[in-house]
Amino acid sequence: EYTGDVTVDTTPAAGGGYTLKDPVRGHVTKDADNISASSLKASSGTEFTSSTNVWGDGQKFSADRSTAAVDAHANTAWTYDYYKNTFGRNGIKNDGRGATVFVHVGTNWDNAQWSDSCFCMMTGDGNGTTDPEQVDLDTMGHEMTHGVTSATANLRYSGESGGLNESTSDIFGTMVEWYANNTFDTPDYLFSDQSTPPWLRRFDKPSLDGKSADCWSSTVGKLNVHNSSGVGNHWFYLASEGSGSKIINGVTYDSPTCNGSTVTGIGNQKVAKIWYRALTVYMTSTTTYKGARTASLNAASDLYGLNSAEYKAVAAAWSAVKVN
Ligand code: ASN
Ligand code: ZN
Repeated sequence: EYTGDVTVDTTPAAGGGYTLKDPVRGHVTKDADNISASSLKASSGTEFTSSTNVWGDGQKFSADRSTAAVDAHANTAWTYDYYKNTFGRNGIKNDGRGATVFVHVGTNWDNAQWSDSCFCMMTGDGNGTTDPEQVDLDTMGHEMTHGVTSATANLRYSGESGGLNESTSDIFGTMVEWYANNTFDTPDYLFSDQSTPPWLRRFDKPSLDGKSADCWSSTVGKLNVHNSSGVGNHWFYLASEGSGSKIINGVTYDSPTCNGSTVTGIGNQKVAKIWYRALTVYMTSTTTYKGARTASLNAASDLYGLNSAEYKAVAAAWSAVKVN
C-alpha cells in the first residue's frame, strides 16, 4: 500500500551509491522490468541504486519504481526476522540464504508468488485501479511461507493438504504483521487487507468472502486451496482468540463455532508456535485436516504438556471446526 516510513538495510553499490541488498539477511530486491512471472529467472531484471540511500516517494501508483521496492525489501526483512527471532529459523530453507525479491513483475499482474526453483519472491503492481497490496507485509509473509512449507512438510498443493498449505501461509503471513506491529499496517485477522477495505480473506468467519469454508466437511478438499484453507484459518482464530464477538485493534470479529461450543483462546503467539512445530516436525506432504489435528496436538503436548490449557484449547478449536 506504500504508506508510512520504513527503514531498510542496504549495501554500497559497486559503482557508487547504494543498492537494495540486505547485508544481514542476504536478500536482494530488483526491478523485474515487467517480465512475467513465468519467464523470470533470479538473474533477470535490474538492481536498484540510489546515491542518497533514501528510496521511493510513498505514493500508491508511484512513477518512482523504487517505491514498491523499498516496501518489498523491508517486508522481506520482517519475514526473515519473524522466523529467525520466533523459531530460530535461519531463512526460508534454514540455511541462511536470502531470496531474490522482484517488484514490477508482469503488467497489471494483480498477484504475488514464491518460486522454489528461482528462490525468488515475485510481486506485481496490482490491477492498476485498486490499492496495490502485493508488497504488503501479510502478502509477502504468505508467499515466503510457501517456501518454508516446501522446505518442511511439503504439503501437496491440492485437496486437504493444499488447503493446509494455503492456511499455513495465511497464518504466518498474518503473524509477520503481528510481529512487525507497524502503525500504518495494524495487526489483524484479515488477510491481504489494505489501508481501506476490502480484505481478500478473513480468519474469524472465512465464509464471509463468499467462497471459503468455515467448517470441515467430507467435500472440503474439492474446493480451491485458497478456500479449503478456511477450516485451518478458522481453527487458528478460535484457538487464538476464542469464539464469539470481539473488537481487536479497532476491527470487529465474530467467530461462530460449527458445533455450538464455546472456545477460549490462548493467544496467537502460542498457536503459531504450536503450528510451526506441527508443520516442521509432524506434517507430511499428504497430511489431511484430521492429520493436522493430530500433528498440532502432538506439538502442543511437546511444548506445553498433555494436561495443559494450550493442549485443550487446540483440541477444542479443532472440534469447533468439525475436525475430530
Ligand atoms: N498468490 C497465490 C498464492 O500464493 C499465488 C500462487 O502461487 N498460488 O496462493
Ligand atoms: Zn498462497
